[in-house]
Amino acid sequence: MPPTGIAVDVTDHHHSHQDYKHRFDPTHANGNGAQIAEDEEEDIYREVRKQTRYSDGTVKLRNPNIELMDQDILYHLALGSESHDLNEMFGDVKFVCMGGTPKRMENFAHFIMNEIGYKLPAGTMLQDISAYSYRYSMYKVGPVLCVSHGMGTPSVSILMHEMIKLMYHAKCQDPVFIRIGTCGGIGVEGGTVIITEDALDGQLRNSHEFTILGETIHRPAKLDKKLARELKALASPDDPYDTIIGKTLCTNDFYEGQGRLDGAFCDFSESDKMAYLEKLSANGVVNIEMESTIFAALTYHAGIKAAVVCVALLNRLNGDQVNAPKEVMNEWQARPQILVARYIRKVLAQKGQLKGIFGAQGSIKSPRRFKLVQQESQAHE
Ligand code: R2B
Ligand code: URA
Repeated sequence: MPPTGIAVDVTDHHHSHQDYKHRFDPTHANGNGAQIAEDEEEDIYREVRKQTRYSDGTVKLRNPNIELMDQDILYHLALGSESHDLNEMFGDVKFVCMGGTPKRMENFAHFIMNEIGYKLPAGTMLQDISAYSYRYSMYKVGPVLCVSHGMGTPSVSILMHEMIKLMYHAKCQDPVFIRIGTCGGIGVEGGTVIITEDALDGQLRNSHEFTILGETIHRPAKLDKKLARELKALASPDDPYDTIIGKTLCTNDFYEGQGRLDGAFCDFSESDKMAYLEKLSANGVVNIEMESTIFAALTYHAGIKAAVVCVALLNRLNGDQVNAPKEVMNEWQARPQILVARYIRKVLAQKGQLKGIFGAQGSIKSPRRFKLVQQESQAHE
């Protein structure tokens, strides 16, 4: 059984390790255990919130060093607290959407712009704000920040530190972070959308292991369960694919680390691999990817509501190679984006901030007249 009651370094240092061990230990749950566990989780969220939010909901850092510094350079984003007016640039951000590749996040930025009816000022276009970092890409579409995070937990870790500090410098209020990714499914077909319930590390622990000053610590890799359920509820019966919730295994490698037989090395047999995948499945794992534990651990530690939504590129019970045709894969990769767009639209609509239908079509009042004007102009070229 995976030790879901991982208990270390979860909130402040005023509480003893034992205290949190008890509070996270699911074994003391009895008849109405699920309710007790949820109530305790709420208590913990409240405690984390005290340390990670100012009274107006803006992000408070759990690092006293930052406010003592003359300037804070967010090196990998090519931004700085004194070189840029971060509040002016990013203060209205409500949703931070992250995904592996720069191109996918650029596509998402254009997609979400249309979905929320956001209009760019006339004559302007989306710019990669972090272009000069040559590391990550970042696009801002009104309240939505779209950022690429690269592959694997170290890359995500660096980005998360800087994104959380960016939220602090910009004075963003209660931002929500969502990872939009790809994964290998276990017992689910390619194209299935998977919302992570819990992120597990390679040893099936619901935590991320950090080595800090030579010491090993674990932080819970917890995601917001309510947000996961809210996202799941936005799946439509008309979607021509399944959207499910389950546990996600996060590995440090794509090949041997995910039990693939097709890496440059492989010292196990096909039956070893299948036994491992079956064991994962028996533990409720429905997909494998490479970023969820660090993403969950750092958002949780920062008191940030977060979710992971991935699309399966293959069913690992059937093979290892990712070989779906490009067009099919592109269509699959749009699926988590569609779900996240529904969520963002829903939240904005609740706040009365969703632009009307004309907004959603950009600045074109009449497509017919627009065409005529274009044709007229071309005639004079
Ligand atoms: C999914 O896909 C990538 C590996 O191909 C990795 O970033 C992940 O989590
Ligand atoms: N990403 C992964 O990490 N694993 C897969 O099998 C597919 C995508």
